[in-house]
Amino acid sequence: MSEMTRAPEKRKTIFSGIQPSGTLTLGNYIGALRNFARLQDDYDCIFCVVDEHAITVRQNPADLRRRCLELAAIYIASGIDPEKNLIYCQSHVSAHAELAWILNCFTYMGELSRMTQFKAKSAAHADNINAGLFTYPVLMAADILLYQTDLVPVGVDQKQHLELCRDIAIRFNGVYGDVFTVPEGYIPKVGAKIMSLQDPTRKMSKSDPEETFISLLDGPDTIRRKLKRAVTDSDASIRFDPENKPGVSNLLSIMSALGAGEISALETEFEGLGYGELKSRAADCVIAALEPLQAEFRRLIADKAYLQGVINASAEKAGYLANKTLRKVQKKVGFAAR
Ligand code: ATP
Ligand code: LTN
Repeated sequence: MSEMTRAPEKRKTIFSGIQPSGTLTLGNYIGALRNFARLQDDYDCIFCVVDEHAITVRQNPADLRRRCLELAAIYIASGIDPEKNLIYCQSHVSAHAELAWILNCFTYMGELSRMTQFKAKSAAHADNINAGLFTYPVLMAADILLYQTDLVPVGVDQKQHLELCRDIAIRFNGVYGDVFTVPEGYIPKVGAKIMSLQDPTRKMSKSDPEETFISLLDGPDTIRRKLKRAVTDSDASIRFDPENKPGVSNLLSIMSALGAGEISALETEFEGLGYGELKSRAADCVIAALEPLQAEFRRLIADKAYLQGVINASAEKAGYLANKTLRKVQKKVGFAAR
C-alpha cells in the first residue's frame, strides 16, 4: 500500500485502575500513577476508579463516595488531561460486572487460589473472606479486556493478576476466535515496589496504618516526620541491598525514582554520610515531587461539579466502548440476540 492509501494506524490503548480504598500513597504514585500521565501522548488512555474492587474489603459508604471523587481529582492533578483521556468510576459502567461474570466461567478455582494478593488479603481480613475477594482478579481481567487494552501500567504486585488476565484472554480466544486483545504489562524499572516505612520487607499499602506510608496529600512536616521514623538498620552504611538492607534500599529507590539520579550515583554521593542525612534528602525529594500535585488537587477538589462532569462524560464514552466488546462476547458464548 502507498503512504496515501494506508489507513492511519490506530493508537494503542492503555487501561489502568486504582482502588479508592484510602488516600493514595507514594507507592501508588511511583509504581503506577505518575507513569499514566507520561504515557498519555502516545496512547488512548482509560483510567478507572475501581470502586467495585474496593468493596472486596469493608468500606465506610460515605468515605468511599468521597474518595472516588478525590481519586478522580488525583488522576487529573497528576497531569492526566481529562479532555484527552477517560477518567471514570468502574461502577458507572455496568459492562465491567457483566463481563466479569462471563469470565468467571473461564477461570479456574485453582488459578484464583494461587493469587498472592488473595492469600495476603484473606490473612488480613480473616473475618471477611468473601467470594469477591477471591474473584477480584477476574473483575480486573474484565476491566482490561473490555477495552481491547494493549498496555497496562501497574506496580509489580499486579504482575500475577496481569498474567492471569492474559491466560483468561488466550483461553477465551482459543475457544471463540480472536475476541480479546492480549495485554502487556508496563512495570517501571525503578520503584515498581515501594516498601512500607515501618516494615520495609512489605509493600507500602494505602490500607495499612498511617505511619507505614507517605500519603500523596501529606504536608512537608508529616513527610519529614514519617521519613525520620522510617525503619532502617544498625549497619550505618548507605548501600543498595534490598535483601540485607531493605529500609535503606527503599529510601534510595524512592529518591532515584523521583529523579535524584541513578542508585549507584546516590551510593557514591552518600559515602561516609549517616542515615539522618539520607532521610532528610529523601524528604526533600518527596516534598518537591508532591507539592505541585497537592496544589492542583486542592484547586480541583474545590470544584465538585467539574469533577462530577468529568467522570460522567467519561463513563458515557467508556460505556460505549465497553459495550462493543461485551456484545461481541455475549454473542460468541451464545446468548440470545436482542
Ligand atoms: P490496598 O492497600 O487498598 O490494597 P494499594 O495501596 O495496594 O491498595 P491499589 O489500588 O491496589 O493500591 O494499587 C494501585 C496501583 O498502585 C497498582 O498499579 C499497584 O501495582 C500500584 N502500587 C500499589 N502499591 C505499590 C507500591 N508499594 N509500590 C509500587 N506500586 C504500587
Ligand atoms: N487490582 C489492581 C487495581 C485494578 C487494576 C485494574 C489495575 C483493578 N482493575 C485494571 C490495572 C488494570 C490493584 O489491586 N492494584
